[in-house]
Amino acid sequence: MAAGIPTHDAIVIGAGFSGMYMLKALRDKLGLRARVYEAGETVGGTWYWNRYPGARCDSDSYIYCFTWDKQLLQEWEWSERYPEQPEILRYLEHVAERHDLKRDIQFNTRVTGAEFDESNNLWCVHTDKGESATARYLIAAVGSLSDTNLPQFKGLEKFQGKWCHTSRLPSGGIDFTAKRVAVVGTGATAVQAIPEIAQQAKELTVFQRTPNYCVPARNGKVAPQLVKARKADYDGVIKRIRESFFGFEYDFIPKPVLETTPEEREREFDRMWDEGGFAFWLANYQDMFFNQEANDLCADYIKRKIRKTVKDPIVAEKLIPKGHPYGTKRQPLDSNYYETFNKDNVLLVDANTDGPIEEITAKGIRAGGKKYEFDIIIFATGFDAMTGPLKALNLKGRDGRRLREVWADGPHTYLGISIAGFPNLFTITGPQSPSVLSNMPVSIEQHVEWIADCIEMMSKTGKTTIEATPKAQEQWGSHVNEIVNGTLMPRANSWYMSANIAGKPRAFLPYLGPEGVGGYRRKCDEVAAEGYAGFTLA
Ligand code: NA7
Repeated sequence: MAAGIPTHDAIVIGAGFSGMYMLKALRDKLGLRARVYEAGETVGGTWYWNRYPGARCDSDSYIYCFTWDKQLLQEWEWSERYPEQPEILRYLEHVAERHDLKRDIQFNTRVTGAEFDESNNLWCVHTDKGESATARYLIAAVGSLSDTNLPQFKGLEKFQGKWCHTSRLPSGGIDFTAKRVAVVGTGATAVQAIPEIAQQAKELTVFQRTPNYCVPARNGKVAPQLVKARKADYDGVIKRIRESFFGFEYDFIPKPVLETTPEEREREFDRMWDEGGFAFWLANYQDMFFNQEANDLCADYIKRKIRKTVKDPIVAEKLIPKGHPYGTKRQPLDSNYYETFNKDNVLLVDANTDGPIEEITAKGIRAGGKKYEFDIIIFATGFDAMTGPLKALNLKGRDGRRLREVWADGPHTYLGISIAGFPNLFTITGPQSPSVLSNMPVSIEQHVEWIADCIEMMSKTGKTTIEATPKAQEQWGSHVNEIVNGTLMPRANSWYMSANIAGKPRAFLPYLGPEGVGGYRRKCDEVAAEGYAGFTLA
C-alpha cells in the first residue's frame, strides 16, 4: 500500500448484527470501500459462537431483527415467540445473501491490533493472517458479550473429561447422553442451558455462586392474528421501540408500587408474570429500580414463586437470591429452570451453603471439601463484558496511547460511541451507551445510522478527523455515573458493574436513561444537529 493512500475507506471489525448493517450502510448507502474482518467462519457474531443447548434470544423475535429491510420484515416468518440460535443464524445468513454482504467480509480472520497513523490520519489494522490494511475510519462492531470469561480455576489442566465454555461449543454440539455433567454458573446462559442438559444427561450438577431472580419466558407459537397485526403495523412498532425506554414495546407502570394496595399490586405482578419475558423486569413499577422497599415487594413475589415451584425446601432456599435487589442483574428468562431442580438426576451445589469451588481435579470438581466426578464440565461463566472485546483489539490512538491503559480504571467514552485520543474510531453499542440494557438491534441500528451520517458529513465537508474532546468525554462519564448512582444497580455484583471478573475495576458499563434509548437517541441527534458538539473536527 502506498503511504497516505488507504486500502479502504472504512474497516469494520465483526460481522454480527452490527457489522453487517454497518457494511450495508457504508457500501450501499455511502458508496464507500469497506472491509469487514470476522473471526468466525461466517456471519452471526454472538449468535455464531453461542451454540449451547437452549441458546435462544430473550427478546421477542418480531423486534429482534433488522428494521431497515422493510420487505424482509413482511416476508420472514419466525417460528416462535423467541428465536432460537440456529434460527437467528439462518436469518442472518439470509440477510447476508440477500444483500450480497459476504463479498466484503473476510472470515476466519481476527484483528490482532490497530494503530492510528497521525501523519496520514489513517488507521492501520493488523490481522492474525499477517495482513495489514489501512482506512480512514475504524468501526468496532465486536459485540458486548464476546470476550469469554473463563475463570482461572486451579487444576483445570488436570481434568481428564471434556470441558467447554458455553460460547465455545463445537459446531456439532456436545452429546450429553448418559454423561455426568457439571454446569458452573447460573446466569442467563446457564438458566437456558440447564433444563436442556438435564433432559439428556445421566446426572447434572449445577455449581451456583449467586442465585438469580428468574421469570418465565413463556415461549411458544405466536397467534397468527398477532403476527399479522404486527406486520401490518411495523412502522408503528418501529417508532414505538425506538422511542421507548429499553427498545421494547413496554412502558413502566406509572404509579409507584409503594402507593398500591397489596391486592392491586398482586394483580399487576400476576399479569406481568403471565405475560412472560422481560415484562416483569422492564415494564414493572418504576420505583423498584430506585427504592429498596419498592424493590422488596417485587422480589418477594418472585421468592414466593420459587418456593412454590421447587419441591425440596432446602433447595428452594438455596435458589432464592439474598444479596442483591431484584432487577439489578441481567434478567434470566426461565423455561422450566426452577422445575429442573425437582428432577432426581439434578443436584445443586451452592457456594454459600455447600462451599465454593476449590479446584478442578482429574475426575471432576472439589467444592466445599467434597469431591464430585464428571465426564463433562460446562463453564457458563459469562464474559468480560463490553470493555473486554474492545481492549482485546490492542488499539493504539494518538501518541501511541493504548486503549488498555486509557481504560485501566474503566471505560471513558463520549456517548459510548467515541473515545478521546482515538480519532475516527467508532464503537457500535460501546460501553456507556444503552447497549446491553436495551433490545440490541434497536441500539445497533441507531449507532450504525448515526455513524454513517457522521461519515457522510465528514466527506461532504472535506474533514479528515473527528474526535471526542476530553471535556465532553469527562462530562458524559459523570452523567452516566450520576444516573446509575441514583438507582439500586450499584448494589449488585453484576457484570453491568464489572464485578463478575476478579480484578476488573468496578464501573457501570452501559448507560441507563434518564429517558432510555429514546432519550439517548435524541441526545445523539442533538449532538449531530449542533455540528457534532463535543467533537473536534479537522
Ligand atoms: P453471566 O450472567 O455473567 O453469568 C455467569 C455465571 O457464572 C454467574 O452465575 C456467575 O456467578 C458465575 N461465575 C462466574 N465466575 C465464576 C467463578 N469464578 N466461580 C463460580 N461461578 C462463577 O453470564 P451469562 O453467559 O449467563 O450471561 C451473559 C449474557 O449473555 C446474558 O446476560 C445475556 O445478555 C446474554 P456470579 O453471579 O458472578 O456470582
